[in-house]
Amino acid sequence: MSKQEIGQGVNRLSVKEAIEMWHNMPLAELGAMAQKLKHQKSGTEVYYNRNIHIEPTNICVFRCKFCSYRRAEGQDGAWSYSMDEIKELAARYVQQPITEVHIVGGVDPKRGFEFYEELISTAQNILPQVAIKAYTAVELHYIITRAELSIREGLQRLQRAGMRAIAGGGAEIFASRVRNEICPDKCSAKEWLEIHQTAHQLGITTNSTMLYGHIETIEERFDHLNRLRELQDQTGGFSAFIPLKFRTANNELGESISETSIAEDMRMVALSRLFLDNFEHIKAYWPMFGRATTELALAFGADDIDGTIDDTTKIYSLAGAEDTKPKLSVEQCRTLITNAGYTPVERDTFYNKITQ
Ligand code: V47
Ligand code: SF4
Repeated sequence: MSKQEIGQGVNRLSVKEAIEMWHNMPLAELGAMAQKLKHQKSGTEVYYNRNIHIEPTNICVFRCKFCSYRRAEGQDGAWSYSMDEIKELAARYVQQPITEVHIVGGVDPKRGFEFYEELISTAQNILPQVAIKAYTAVELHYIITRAELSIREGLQRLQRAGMRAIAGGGAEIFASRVRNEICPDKCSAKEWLEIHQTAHQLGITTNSTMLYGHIETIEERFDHLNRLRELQDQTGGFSAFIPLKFRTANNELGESISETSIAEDMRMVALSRLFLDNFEHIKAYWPMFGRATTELALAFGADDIDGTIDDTTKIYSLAGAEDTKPKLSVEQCRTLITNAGYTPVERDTFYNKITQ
């Protein structure tokens, strides 16, 4: 296939071709191809948003080996916010022009479906102007099946409470060989994909991720991307793909593994852009990559950096990410993007441009 044809939809990359490019194509050439495709989709624009996270708890029934965040109940460092504490947190932003609240946390078995439902409606009542992007498929699968609801019924109830989008986490690597090793007890690849497929049918937009750089093979990475691309062909419901670099601090899996190099990260960003030809947005998630690597990722096909965050997430700082208190001002988001030679554009959760 000629380099001009890649990403045009007609001659999309096969898994075999992508693996071949992974191993043999010089990084600069991959970057140039990925950037060209990004330009066709969004020109010189790169997106950021004004958002906060709510991480209601880090108590979790699961024991993913890559997680630096999970605690058992009563363990040092465990937290579990009451609804009043969540109200207080949301109320701090009433006067601020944030457009998104991202809610992701551990899966505390003491909290039932109704808690999750109330959390969404509470945040939405306090911050009526924001879009709530809530929970990963892992949390959703657990609370919905435990409440003996069908996936559809569960998602519909949460949608009625105000859930407009679903976070992309929990996908990790779909191959069962890897899942059985790093996160054996949480929802399967099939269940993750079913939650997202059903959400798309209900008009709930979702994100997607891949946790790379641990025990998975390159073949397993492209198998993962291929399953996402197939579902996107069917539904068109994913708004972004986020490659998540495995950070090794303070977790069991990280004891025996070194982090991927920045060159490998750029190869991953570029090939995600080229392989996922039916995805509009590839997000270089700055709290996980760090600011410098995020700037660089914009030269390899990424078109989104995520948001201002305001020091409301702990998942990545606990795993060794550079920013221990992740927070960017709007000016800093814009500078990060202009440093890479792009035009900063504020977006909402659905990639509508915000002009003010
Ligand atoms: O599923 C956990 C990842 C995810 C580590 O939708 C780690 O915009 C790297 O849902 N090193 C949860 N990654 C976070 C999530 C998310 C993140 C960013 C953007 C969006 C979005 C959603 O965090 C987990 C897992 O894949 N994670 N531990 C770690 N040590
Ligand atoms: Fe629990 Fe999520 Fe950590 Fe896994 S990654 S142990 S599901 S908090």
